[in-house]
Amino acid sequence: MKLITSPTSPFGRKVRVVLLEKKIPFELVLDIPWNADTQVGNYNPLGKVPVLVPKDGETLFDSRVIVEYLEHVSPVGHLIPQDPTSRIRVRKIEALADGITDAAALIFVEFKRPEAQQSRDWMLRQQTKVFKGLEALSEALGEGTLFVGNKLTLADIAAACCLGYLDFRFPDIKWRDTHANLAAFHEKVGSRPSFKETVPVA
Ligand code: GSF
Repeated sequence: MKLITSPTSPFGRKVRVVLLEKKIPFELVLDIPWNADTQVGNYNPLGKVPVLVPKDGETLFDSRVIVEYLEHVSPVGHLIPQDPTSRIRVRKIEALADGITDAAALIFVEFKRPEAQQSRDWMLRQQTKVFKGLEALSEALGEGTLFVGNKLTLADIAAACCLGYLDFRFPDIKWRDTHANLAAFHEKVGSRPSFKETVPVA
């Protein structure tokens, strides 16, 4: 199967980490959806990465759908628990982490527009989502080392990709100073080969 993503996409990173953790072989196709020559629109009408192109079967987009699919095709190293309570909790943490990432990505895109067109109010609105989201993420982790149970799950992967993205695009956000538990979590999860291999590069 083929994964189309950009080298910096935090959502693409989430899928890459899942593929690596589950030891699913894949071909990585780098495509930057903002570039004029991007082919992403041929696979996803929304023009967004990541996109998964399985060998046989339908092309899939949105990292959450892709991850769900990968859980079905490979029983190796389940990342979404079977038990409904844990499962919902994992998906809720994933939604929270993705939401923070989305808000941060929107701020980044807004910063790239000409200054006169940038909306301060709109950026502040996104910033509030980032800070409130980080507080909620920290509270959800509490004293634990992982988000749900004692095995790596999709919740941990999404959260670590989110924190890694903040480091990459917004090094001025000193989230480690305010949330020591997230710092310890990120240090540990980020040291896994799947994370080291997928560090975003500009
Ligand atoms: C978000 C994908 C996305 O925002 C998912 O896959 O989980 N909910 C989706 N992708 C961005 C790149 S990034 O910030 O990861 C993207 O492709 N943007 C191009 C555009 O035209 O918005």
